[in-house]
Amino acid sequence: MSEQPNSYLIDDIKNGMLREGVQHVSSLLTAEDLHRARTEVLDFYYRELDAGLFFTADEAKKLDLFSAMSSHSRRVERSNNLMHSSMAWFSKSESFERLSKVMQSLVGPDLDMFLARVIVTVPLDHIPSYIREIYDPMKNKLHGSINKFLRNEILRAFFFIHNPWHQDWVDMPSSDLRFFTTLIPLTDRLNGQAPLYVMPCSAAIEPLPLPIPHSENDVEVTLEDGPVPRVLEKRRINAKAGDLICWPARTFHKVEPNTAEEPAINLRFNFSPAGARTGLNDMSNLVPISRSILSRLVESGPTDPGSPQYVSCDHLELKVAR
Ligand SMILES: O=C(O)CCC(=O)C(=O)O
Ligand SMILES: [Fe+2]
Repeated sequence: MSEQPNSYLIDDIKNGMLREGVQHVSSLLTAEDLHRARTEVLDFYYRELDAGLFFTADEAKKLDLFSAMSSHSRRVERSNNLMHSSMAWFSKSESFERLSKVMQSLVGPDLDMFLARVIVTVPLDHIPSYIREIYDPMKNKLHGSINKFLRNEILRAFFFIHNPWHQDWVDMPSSDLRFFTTLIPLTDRLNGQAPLYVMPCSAAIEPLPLPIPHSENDVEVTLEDGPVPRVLEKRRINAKAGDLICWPARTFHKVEPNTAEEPAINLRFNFSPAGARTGLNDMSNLVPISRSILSRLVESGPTDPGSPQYVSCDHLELKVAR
């Protein structure tokens, strides 16, 4: 079992994040947590696959799923969300404690977590051809979310065919952009396993609407949204199961289709400083992770057994006695 991220590693993560606006940390999860989480999500996935993961083309037509304007949008309700139900153990795990430590080093001691989900990039072979045709080619597509084609009425995770270049502010358009996305692959992301790409040093680029006008080759992406093209490095992240990848709200990234046989599975959590505007509608999704000494004093007073528990004040005037 590997140790807590030590201060040397934390310094590397901080400096690397400042330099590039993205970090890849090897083996964050404990072997036990990785095994348990991966087994649970794979069991869930193959149960759904056996029951028929997607509507047939005829069913989809009847439900009007082909129209971009289709009102058949699918939400993952909190009570059904794997991360808030059968996998809620993860947020109490040693691995989550490590994740929190890394985030505290990047955000500060007043830390909230406000989004927890399982993301599955489905193997192309498991996706009916009528769906593949809608989302191909990836370029110029708004997104690659295929939740609306899922047969099961109860959504527990988020399903993708791919994910074109984007910044994660699109998930939280009403936020003040002060958040990190953290992604923990539970399956390797090598070869054809839903290749993950980032544009290092893109963390300060203004929020760009989708689809992102661009051209790209193996090593560079050129943003073509304005009169002056901007050229950025394009880098594949070859992540292994149990690694951590994190980036702030504006760092560009994309996920290519999964040509492997197994689903590509990730845990995804968003973190922000306490008091940030997260853009959440349902505040029950906001989980306090840690608090500074100042916050704890202001919220609950001194904790020394000898100190009076609670000092009340029945007027709003501050009187200073000398
Ligand atoms: O599937 C992935 O690896 C990343 C998905 C993504 O872009 C996201 O969670 O924001
Ligand atoms: Fe994203």
